Amino acid sequence: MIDEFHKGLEPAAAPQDGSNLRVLIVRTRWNTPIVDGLVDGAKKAMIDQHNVKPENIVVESVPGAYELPFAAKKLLEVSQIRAAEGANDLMGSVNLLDGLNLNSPTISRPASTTGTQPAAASSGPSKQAFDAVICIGVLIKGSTMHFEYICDAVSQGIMRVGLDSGVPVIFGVLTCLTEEQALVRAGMDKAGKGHNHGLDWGSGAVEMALLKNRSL
Ligand code: DLZ
Repeated sequence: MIDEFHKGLEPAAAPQDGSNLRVLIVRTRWNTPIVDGLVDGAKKAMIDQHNVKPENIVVESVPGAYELPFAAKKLLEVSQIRAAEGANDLMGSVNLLDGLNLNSPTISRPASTTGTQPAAASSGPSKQAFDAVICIGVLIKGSTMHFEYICDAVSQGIMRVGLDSGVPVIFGVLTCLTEEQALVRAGMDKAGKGHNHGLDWGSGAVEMALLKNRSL
């Protein structure tokens, strides 16, 4: 019975075509080797299983997991403002410090790109705002209460960005008691019995982005 158990996410009943989607991955630089594996898994699922164009996946990094919600919110807003303004370069040169004029009146303008968005151009990165965000990080418990506070803040923060923005934000944060637990969940354990949860996060992002874009 246990052999038949599907590890990880059961595929959706219908194919999930991500060829017109644009996805932002925000990843941490803590626990980099494991996070790299998870990011690769998310990209692989989106590209190989859901036809997301590689040029429509943007990866930005932040120091640690605590920074993920802020970065997701800010980068999402930037992409929405630039898409609404018809900018050619939505995110290409933007990172958290560059390209943002925080005094610009446009920064606080509400996003206007909701609902179904235009199809991506046939070549080059799409000019549409992001349809989904995946926040990826690995938290490993230490000897203090730090872990508990960060886990709680990050999970609440990521949920809030999604509900406030109307854009799905996937919780791609492993909260592990040991490094070995994290390696198993990134499919990087020596025994090779683990499963890369990044694959599920990539598929989840596509499914939720299509749900967001579905017309009533
Ligand atoms: C400080 C810290 C610690 C102890 N552990 C982790 C971790 O396991 N994973 C992670 O992503 N970040 C960790 N951080 C950094 C915090 O997330 C954050 O970057 C700092 O507290 C600065 O806000």
